Amino acid sequence: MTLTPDTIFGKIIRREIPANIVYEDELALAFTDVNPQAPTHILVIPKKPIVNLATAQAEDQLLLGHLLLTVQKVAQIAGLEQGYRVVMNTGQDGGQTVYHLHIHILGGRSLSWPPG
Ligand code: DGP
Repeated sequence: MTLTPDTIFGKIIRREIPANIVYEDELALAFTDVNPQAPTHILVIPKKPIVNLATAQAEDQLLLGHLLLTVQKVAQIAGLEQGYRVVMNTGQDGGQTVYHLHIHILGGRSLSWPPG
């Protein structure tokens, strides 16, 4: 069995370090990003420690769908009626720094495209 390494997000899930949690259910947690790149910058993560999208398994299908609908719910809670961007940095070239799957929700300003 491959053990998933613990990360800072595991510590947030276990309440070992503080976070500004904006939503939680049995499968997911959402909290504000410590280094916000937009007026609203929230991370949605599964409680299950999946490394990233590239390593997700077929058995994670329902969980991944749940995370996207959690993004929708959190965006509504955050009042992002004007729209928002959803980002999943995946692996080294994707700019991933925390190896626990997470979805960035960015909003509260007009976002440019393409990203750097
Ligand atoms: P990524 O580059 O996609 O792996 O983004 C990781 C994000 O996690 C980054 O935007 C900063 C955020 N982050 C890192 N450590 C912490 C932390 O301890 N608390 C919170 N709230 N966010 C963190």
